[in-house]
Amino acid sequence: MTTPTSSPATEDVVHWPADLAARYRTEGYWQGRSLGSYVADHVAAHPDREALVDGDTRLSYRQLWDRSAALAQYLLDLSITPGNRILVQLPNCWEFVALTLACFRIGVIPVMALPAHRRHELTHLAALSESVALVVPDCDRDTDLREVAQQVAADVPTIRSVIVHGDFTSALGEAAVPEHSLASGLATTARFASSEYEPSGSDIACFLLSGGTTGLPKLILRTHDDYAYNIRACCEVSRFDADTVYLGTLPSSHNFPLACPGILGALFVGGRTVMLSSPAPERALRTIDAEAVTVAAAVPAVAQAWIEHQREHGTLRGNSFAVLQVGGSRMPDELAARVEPVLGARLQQVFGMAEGLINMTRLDDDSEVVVNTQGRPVSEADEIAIVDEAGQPVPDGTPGALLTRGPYTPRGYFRAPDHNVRAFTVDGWYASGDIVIRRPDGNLVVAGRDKDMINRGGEKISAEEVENFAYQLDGVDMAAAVAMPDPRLGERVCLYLTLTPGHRVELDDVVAAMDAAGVARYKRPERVEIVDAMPTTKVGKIDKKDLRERIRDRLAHESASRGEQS
Ligand code: OOB
Repeated sequence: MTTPTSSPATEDVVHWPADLAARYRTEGYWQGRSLGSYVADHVAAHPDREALVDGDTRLSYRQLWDRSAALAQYLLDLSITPGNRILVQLPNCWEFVALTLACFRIGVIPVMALPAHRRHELTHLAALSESVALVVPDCDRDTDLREVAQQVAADVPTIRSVIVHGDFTSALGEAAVPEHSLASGLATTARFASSEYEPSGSDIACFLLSGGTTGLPKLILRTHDDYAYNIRACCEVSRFDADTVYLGTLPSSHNFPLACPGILGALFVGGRTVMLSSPAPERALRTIDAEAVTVAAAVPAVAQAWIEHQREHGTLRGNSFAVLQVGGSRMPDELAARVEPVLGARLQQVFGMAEGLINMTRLDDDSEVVVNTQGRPVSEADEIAIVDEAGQPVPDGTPGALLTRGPYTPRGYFRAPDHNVRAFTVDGWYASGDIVIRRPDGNLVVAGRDKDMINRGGEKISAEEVENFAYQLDGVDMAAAVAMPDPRLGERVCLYLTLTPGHRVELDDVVAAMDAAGVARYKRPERVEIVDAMPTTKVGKIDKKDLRERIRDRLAHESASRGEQS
């Protein structure tokens, strides 16, 4: 059994080179402050101003701060102490914000799991981070997450407790570790002095998850210094200020809605966040009017749904809505062109990554730039290079692989030395796996990618992970998961298989295997194609480009013949 350490071991962490860290400090990118301290400024300056709205709950800066103090005390009372990691899996709700702030205030490190994650992902994340507690909602749709949490706790020896948000009354079957309730945590009286556990700028603030090109997500360690700068730089480019009303509808544990500038950005400038549990168009558009929302963030699929809904129903009547940020996956140019005419909000394209670098179009860019590009880095200290297969820079206008370094782009994943060798160059550049074109005006256009990942409406799925499940099935000889085009989500997972003679494997079999292993539903393949042999490249690898083209042509053909029939 591994003993939970109060802080991660130094060999698990890749630091910025000392000279560069010193430069980032002297030049003011890193301010040596905890994330909570930026919010504390607003608590002191205008305690009664509204900070957070979630349904009928409206919290002022002071009330949010007090609730985060109660939760911080609660964690301490459960012997969860500075440096400990806790796996947080909460839906969009004010408690998520209060808990995140609680962690930031006392140096407990939240691992930002996604609401869709299940036993398979949660077990991996808890084990890798050596989390000491899980924070889960009672259920998500038809899944009993209390039960899932206990299964995870049974498999991960460092976990000492499960903290439940929501219904806590019904009895649990078998409990591996004690259960506690977040609601009772909120009733705790804070006894710690604010300065007592105040983290330093170089302490770890949180772990974000990588989009994942390998089997399971990697952990991205963000320090208070670098994440605060991420937030401040995004706030500046997105012009967040005290009048900002931000609509939080994407899952809050994603970097985009959390910190680009997102919920934390709104708190950094004294603005207000309105939390919604889902981006369903009718409610989202009504909320934008009712709460006088000024800025919202969406993935392209959500933007498309809002545009279609608005065209059909004209739900949005007011004129508060100034900016719609769209990112997470490539927004088709035709869709981008419809945002402003239909929703009345300026489009801001955001091409970012949990690993750091954030690109944005600027609010005063020409429409041509806003519609046709994914913007440029938010910080003058961001370094980017676009290189060919030999690692040599390509000229502007030529597609190449994106490399980046900078004050908020960490130099390695947590506890992943083997993977770091592949994802980072010896000079510390992060290879994002995106193929981009830099235009002469400096804006980037995302033209493709050279990573084995499928981007399903902004949710990233590792092809290898899906393939690993296929290989567990009897009769599967070779498996290749590829993206198939989808008009709504951009991409979905198509699984190509070759079978050993005499076997049959269908989509349901693969899905059943993934369900049995407790895998998040969004990773399910949505089509299986059986082929006699896999196409191969010159070096003998499965030729996924060929497979992507095949499924694209086949879908086009199917849709054309459906058109002929109707
Ligand atoms: C965001 O972060 P992640 O970590 O979930 O995914 C990063 C990857 C990028 O490397 C790229 O492949 C893709 O998602 N991506 C885009 C994109 N934004 C992200 N591809 C094309 N166009 C875009 N606008 O997805 C993320 C993090 C912070 C802000 C925004 C998005």
